[in-house]
Amino acid sequence: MSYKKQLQTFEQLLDTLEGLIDEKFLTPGGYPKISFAIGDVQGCFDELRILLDLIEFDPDKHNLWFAGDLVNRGPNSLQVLRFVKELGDSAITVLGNHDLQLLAAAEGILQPRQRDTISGMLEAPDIGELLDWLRFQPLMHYDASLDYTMAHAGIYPKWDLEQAQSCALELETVLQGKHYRDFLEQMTNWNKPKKWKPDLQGMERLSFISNCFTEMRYCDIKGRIHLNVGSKEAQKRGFVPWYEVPKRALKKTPIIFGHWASLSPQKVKSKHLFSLDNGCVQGGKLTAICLQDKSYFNVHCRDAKAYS
Ligand SMILES: [Mn+2]
Repeated sequence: MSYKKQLQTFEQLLDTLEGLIDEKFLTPGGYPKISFAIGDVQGCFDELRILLDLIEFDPDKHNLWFAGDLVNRGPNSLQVLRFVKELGDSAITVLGNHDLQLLAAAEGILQPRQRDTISGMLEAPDIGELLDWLRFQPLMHYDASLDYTMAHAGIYPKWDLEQAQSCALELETVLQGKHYRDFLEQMTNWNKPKKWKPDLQGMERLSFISNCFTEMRYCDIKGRIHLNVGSKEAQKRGFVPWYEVPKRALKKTPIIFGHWASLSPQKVKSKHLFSLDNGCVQGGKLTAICLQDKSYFNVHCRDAKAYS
């Protein structure tokens, strides 16, 4: 076969492949659906609306991925919950620590702390259905066609995709089951255990899974998680961010996460990690990334003083 002929065949092959790949991303209307992932909203509804205007959000053309912590500390958590719930299939959200704390506060288990803005929400007439909806959201999301995964705090460094998915499912089953209150009641035992063992049982197992998906930041190099540790102490004790634990299992799958406001996207030196919490509620920015072209969009906090 001549070189020209080979090139032609190759080009035809590419066209066919492109057609096949594109088809997966088409909406029923026939155009490609674009996905945007958004960092911790924490009740910053005005900033969310401005961000969505910036990306010209259209639920028929776009999907939104929320990295968890939709609520608390900010001024409009109720509006955020109502809005994301109303988006239906156009939005995916994973549970964060503040979301779980809201569920616990609604059950009278946790007393809101001084900076929390949860109490007022509990009086809303539709709070029951909003909380039921929230309780049924996953701890982790994986999209096979885009090959992206998302969890609020991150993915425990010793878990591969399959292990992480099965652990998420275990806790989701409990949260969505009859005895979810029992879990919420006991989840205040946040710090134990530190290390994963496949044979962990009962509350120790659920607590570990919950901590990994919603609370984790620093680990030691053996993969034990250390919660409530600031950056200075972490440095002194030789801890590393969870994604720098040696031999991390899920290296090649891109991970979207939030929860770590001081960790701007630029600080994470890996093309497979997207740290989206830019601390909007603390006076920083609300950040979105387009998953298809990796472009970033930011909206500054409108009134940090009012939020803190
Ligand atoms: Mn968080």
